[in-house]
Amino acid sequence: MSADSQSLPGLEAGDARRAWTAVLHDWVTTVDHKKLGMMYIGSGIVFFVIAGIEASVMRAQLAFPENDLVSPEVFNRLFTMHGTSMVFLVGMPIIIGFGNYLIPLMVGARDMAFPRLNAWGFWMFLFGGLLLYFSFLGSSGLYGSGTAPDVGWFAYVPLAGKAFSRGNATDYWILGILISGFGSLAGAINMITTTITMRCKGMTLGKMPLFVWLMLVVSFMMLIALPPLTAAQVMLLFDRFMSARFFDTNAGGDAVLWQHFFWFFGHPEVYILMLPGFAYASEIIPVFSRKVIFGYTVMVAATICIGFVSLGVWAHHMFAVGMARELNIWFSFATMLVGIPTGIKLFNWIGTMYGGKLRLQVPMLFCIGFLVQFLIAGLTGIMLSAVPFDWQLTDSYFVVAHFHFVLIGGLLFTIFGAIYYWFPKMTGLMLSERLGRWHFGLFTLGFQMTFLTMHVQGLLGMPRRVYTYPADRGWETWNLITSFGVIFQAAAVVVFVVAIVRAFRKGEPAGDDPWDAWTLEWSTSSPPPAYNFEEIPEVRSRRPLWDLKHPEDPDWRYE
Ligand code: HAS
Ligand code: CU
Repeated sequence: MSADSQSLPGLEAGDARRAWTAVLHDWVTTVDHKKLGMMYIGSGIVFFVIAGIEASVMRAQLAFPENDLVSPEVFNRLFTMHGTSMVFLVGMPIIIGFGNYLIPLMVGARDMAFPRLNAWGFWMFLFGGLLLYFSFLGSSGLYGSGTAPDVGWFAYVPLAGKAFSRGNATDYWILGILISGFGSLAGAINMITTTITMRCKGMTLGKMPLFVWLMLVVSFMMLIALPPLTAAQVMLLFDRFMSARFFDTNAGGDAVLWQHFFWFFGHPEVYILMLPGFAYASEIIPVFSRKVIFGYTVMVAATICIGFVSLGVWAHHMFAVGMARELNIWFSFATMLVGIPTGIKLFNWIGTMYGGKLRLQVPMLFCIGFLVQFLIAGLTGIMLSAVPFDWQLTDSYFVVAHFHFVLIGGLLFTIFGAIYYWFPKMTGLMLSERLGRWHFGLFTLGFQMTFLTMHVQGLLGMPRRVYTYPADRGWETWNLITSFGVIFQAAAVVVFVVAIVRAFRKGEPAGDDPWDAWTLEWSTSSPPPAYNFEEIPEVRSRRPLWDLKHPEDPDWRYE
């Protein structure tokens, strides 16, 4: 932190403006992993609110049959921008942000391995995101023929090819995501290098917090899965601008090839998003159960298994394109296989809670919500992995229900838990427990109303991505409940924002270690100094802070 911003409170009124410029300058030029981490998470939250508003407009349109609040064209843009933003501009920056903030602190390092690359990665992500949203200005007539993309978050060809998608809408999608993808790659390289080379003395791989282990696997998955997407996007640009024919079926190209490229990225991507959620749960659940994690080694092994297997399941998104029978069988089998290591994890979290002294504070509440909801989500996933079942329900609201249960019921719940858990470390201030409970209660209620009902709409045959529907299919009541749930979710998000603002205005000071936790980030001040630790720590067990706090009964005695 620069001298200017540190002396902020004592400034004269006339200096205020100069001080603001200094603070801004400080944040824009920073290479500190903690600030970058918070910038990632903060921008993720801003995009979350935007993408949430897009979703709310869609739900308002679908609340009643034959509604005409938005036109079909606008509806297409809404679901494209909503899905693209939630995956690339909300999920990705938030998980990279937490990784950035916590990995150096948890392994006892002073920063990431490549601080400047880290800053570059953040700005690439933000620039990509802004470029995607810049497309909206096109419809104002100011910037030529661009408008928000409308080809869906997976941009299937031929729809995304130049014959169907004229103007520049799809190009904004390609370039925005391509550029923000470079940012993610930089983040992945940095997290891997930091974890491998910068661990403090005594922290062997087997003593790393599970959070760090899971982020290591996630980073490798990013390195493997993102480049194929980038390659496919470059090929699509060639098709669109240079008359190449990679995906043009009229000229000997192959449209299914795009789907293979996309899902070779897309399926690992969903686990890239989910494993960090597992990482937060693996830190929070033990601390709030007052027990060590059950089956540490098995958890690591299961994570690596998920990483491997999830690279070989992508075509379960393509059962309906008419692949060879052998391929269907393989992809169905491999998909079911992922359920085993994932199930092991669920049992281990429950095993950790079993017999523990549960503290039902807000971070833990969100984790318990996650356990229940992720189980339901996983089981609908297994159902969809059965080819004949998928043929019936693919492209229906059942799939929409499945993936919102994983991504919201699983990932977003753990993200909220993580924010309540680590916010005190990041800011030195506690979030209100009372507002947190309201946030949790309202959000769970709204989430269930919206997404549990979607399973039924799917089973009743309602296809996804339709902008309206007739009144005689028995879908009306379900859709109304679905849309109604959004009001509760929105209320919960308002409570969340209020909780954050309130914490900054009159939050209780957190102290170094408000949860009586045992990983290294809690051994330094809140917020930590720029250099993280005055002295680089030395660890002897998986719970170094426990050892410090309980010299009479340190953890390493049992190893
Ligand atoms: Fe999924 C579609 C299958 C996990 C996200 N998924 C999606 C899409 C997204 C997504 C975003 O096979 C839609 C993309 C789009 O826009 O079209 N998914 C699975 C399976 C799992 C799974 C088997 N998905 C995730 C996670 C996600 C995610 C995690 C993000 C965070 N998913 C599919 C399939 C499709 C799909 C099809 C394509 C559908 C279509 O037609 O488009 C698994 O990883 C889940 C494992 C977890 C469990 C729960 C715990 C395990 C226990 C062990 C015992 C249970 C057993 C099963 C042995 C299974 C407790 C017994 C079986 C019974 C049915 C009772
Ligand atoms: Cu998948």
